[in-house]
Amino acid sequence: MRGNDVKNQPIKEVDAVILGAGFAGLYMLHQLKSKGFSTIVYETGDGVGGVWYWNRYPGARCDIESIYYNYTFSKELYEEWTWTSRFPEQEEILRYLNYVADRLKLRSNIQFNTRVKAAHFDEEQHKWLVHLNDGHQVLAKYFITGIGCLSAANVPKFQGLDQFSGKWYHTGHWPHDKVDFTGKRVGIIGTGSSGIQAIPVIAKEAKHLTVFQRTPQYTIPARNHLYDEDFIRQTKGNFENLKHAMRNSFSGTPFAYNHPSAIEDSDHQRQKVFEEAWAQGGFAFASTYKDLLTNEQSNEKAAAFIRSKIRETVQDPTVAEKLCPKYMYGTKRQVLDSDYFETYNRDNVLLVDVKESPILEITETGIQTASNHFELDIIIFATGYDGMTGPLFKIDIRGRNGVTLKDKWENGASVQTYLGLATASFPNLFMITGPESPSVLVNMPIAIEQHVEWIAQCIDYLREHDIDVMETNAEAEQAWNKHCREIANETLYVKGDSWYTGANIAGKPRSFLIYLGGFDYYTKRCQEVAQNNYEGFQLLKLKSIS
Ligand code: NA7
Repeated sequence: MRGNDVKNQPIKEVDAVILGAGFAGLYMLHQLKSKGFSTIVYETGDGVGGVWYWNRYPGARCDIESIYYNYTFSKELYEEWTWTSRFPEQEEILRYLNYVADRLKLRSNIQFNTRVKAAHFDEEQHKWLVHLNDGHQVLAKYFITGIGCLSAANVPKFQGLDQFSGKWYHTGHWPHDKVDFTGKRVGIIGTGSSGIQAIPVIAKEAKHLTVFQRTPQYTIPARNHLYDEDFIRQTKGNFENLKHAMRNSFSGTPFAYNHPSAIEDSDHQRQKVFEEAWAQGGFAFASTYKDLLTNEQSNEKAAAFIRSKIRETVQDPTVAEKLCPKYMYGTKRQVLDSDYFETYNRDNVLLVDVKESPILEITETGIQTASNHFELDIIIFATGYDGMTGPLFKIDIRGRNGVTLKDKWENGASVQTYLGLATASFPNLFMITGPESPSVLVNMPIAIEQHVEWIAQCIDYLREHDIDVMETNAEAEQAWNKHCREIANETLYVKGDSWYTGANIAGKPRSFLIYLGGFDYYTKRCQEVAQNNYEGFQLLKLKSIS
C-alpha cells in the first residue's frame, strides 16, 4: 500500500503518531510496528528523508563519514548497503533512506504531503488529538516528534524580497529540478555549512557569484574521496566493533580526543598535530585536543592555525583578511569544505562583507547594501534555520490546561525538558533528539537510535504494566536543565553567536539546548532511569482512578 492510500483509510485512532519520515521517524516507526503498535507517520514532503529530502542544494553533503552515518540496529542493513565515498552526498543519503523504507516495508504507515498543524492533549480521553492540514483529525495515545533540530528554515525578513524579479531559493527548500546557473549572476547570502558547500559548485557554473558574508567561518578541508572495495569489505567485517565503539563513545563516532591540551604541547609539536589533522581532513581537526572548546588559549591556537591556512590559500590579502574569523573556533559548528577558500581566487567570485556594509534591501534587480547595488538573476538564502526549538514551535502543541509548548517554554527563554525526551504537563509526548539531549553535537543517526530504542522500550513497558499516562514532573526537568546548563557553562560554546545559542535568529532568546556531558554518559543515565521504573516520571493507571 502506498502512502497516499493510507490517507483514504478511516484512521481515527492509533497507538502512536510520529512526525517526520527522516532517520528518526523511520526507525521509530519500525520499532513500534515490530512491537505491534498501530502507528502512523505524517510527513510534509512527498518522500522519506527528512533533512536529506529538503536539502538538495548543489554540493550538499554530510559532514560525518558515511560508514558512521547510518543505522546500526541491523547488521543486514549495514552489510547490504555500500557507500561510495567518504562524505556522502545528499542524493546518496536520500537513496539510503529510501532503501531502508522499502527494505523494512515502512511506506504503508507513512502519510506523505501532510503537515501536522496542531496536537492537543485531551485531558478527558488522556490522548493526543492531532490536527492535519487537510482537516482530518487523529487520536493517538502517544505523540512522538521526529522533526529534527534544523527543519525550520530561516529566510531573513529583508525588505523588498517580493519585488525581486529574478528567482530566489533557500538551501533547505531546494527545488527537485536542477537549478541552472549557466550564464547567470548569482548572489548567495550566508556562509555556514550550506553556503560553504554550495559556493564552490555554483561558482564553477555561474557567470558570476557574489557571496554576501556576515561572519566568516573556520572551515577545514573535507578531503573527500571514493572508498575502495577493500576498505568497504573490512568495514563491513568490523560491524560489531564499530557499532559498539560508536554507541559507547562521547560523540557517537568511534573517535576519541588525541591529546589533552593544545597549550601543553610545544609550538613545534602542536603545529605537527594540527598539520596532520588538516591533511587528514574531516573532523580530525576538532579531535586533536580535548580542551579546544574549554580553554580560550587553546582555542586561539586552533583559530590561529586555520587563519594561517586561509592566508596561505587566498591570493588577495584583503579578501583573505575578510575570510579570517575572529571569534572563538568551534563556537559555531565547524564546517568541512571542498575548495572553499580556493574559490575566492576565481575571477568570477566576489566577496561582500555585510557586517561592514549591511544589506539594506532587495530590489527588483538585485541586492542593495549600504555601499553598493549588486545586479543579480538568482538569490540564494543559505541563511540557516531556527534551530532546536524552531521545528517544535511551528506546530501548535498544547499540553495540560491548553498551554502551548511555546508558552510553557516562554518562546525559548526557559526551555526545560527531562533528558531532552519529555517535558512536564505534556503527557505521553516524546521528542526524538529534543532540546537538552546530545542531538546535534553527536553523530545524529546514533543519537536517534538511542532515543528511539529508549522510547520504544518505554512504550512497551507502559503497555505491559497497563499504564495509560506517563508524565515527567517539574523537579525532574529542573534538575536536568540545571545539569545541562552547568556542563554547557564550563565550555566556550555558550559564548558564541550561533544557531546553537539561537543568536542567528533576530529576537530569539539566547539559550544553549544541547547536552554536552557525553553521549556515553547520557545513554547510561537514560538506561538508569528506565531500570529504576522510569524515575522522574509519574505513571498513571486510569483503571485505578475510575
Ligand atoms: P548556518 O550555519 O546557520 O549558517 C547561516 C549563514 O547565514 C551564516 O553565515 C549566517 O551568518 C548567515 N545569515 C543568517 N542570517 C543572515 C542575515 N540576515 N544576513 C546575512 N547573513 C545571514 O546554516 P547552514 O544551513 O549553513 O547550516 C546549518 C547546519 O546544517 C550546520 O551547522 C550543519 O550542522 C548542517 P552569521 O554566522 O549568523 O552571522
